Amino acid sequence: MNPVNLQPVSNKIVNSRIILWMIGILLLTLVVKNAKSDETPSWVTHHQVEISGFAFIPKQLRVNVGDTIMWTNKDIVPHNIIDSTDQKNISPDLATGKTFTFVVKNSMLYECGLHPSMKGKISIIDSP
Ligand SMILES: [Cu+2]
Repeated sequence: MNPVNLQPVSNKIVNSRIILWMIGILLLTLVVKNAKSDETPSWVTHHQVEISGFAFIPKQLRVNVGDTIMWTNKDIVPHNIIDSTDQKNISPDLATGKTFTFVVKNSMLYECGLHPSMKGKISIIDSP
């Protein structure tokens, strides 16, 4: 057997190992890049509440901590959102067409500070 003939075979093995490494690094780069490009994690749900006819629609939402809620005022008068428990403002006054978005941290009863008969409720899923 001529030892010179072995050289191309071992080169092929080395080359295929290098190619596998390069594919592996490329895939890893793509995975990391995709993970970084998402601004919000995939488990976050964006909920919408319409303020219309002097009511929050839907009146009750069941959400996960970290979900977002966006209120949109579709009435011709301003509304806002305050915490029913401590009466503190959650949103500023929202003129017609304005939106307000916030990230849910806990369950909450809320109302409109300008029209206290308008009430809403946010419950956390799997929480009493
Ligand atoms: Cu109101």
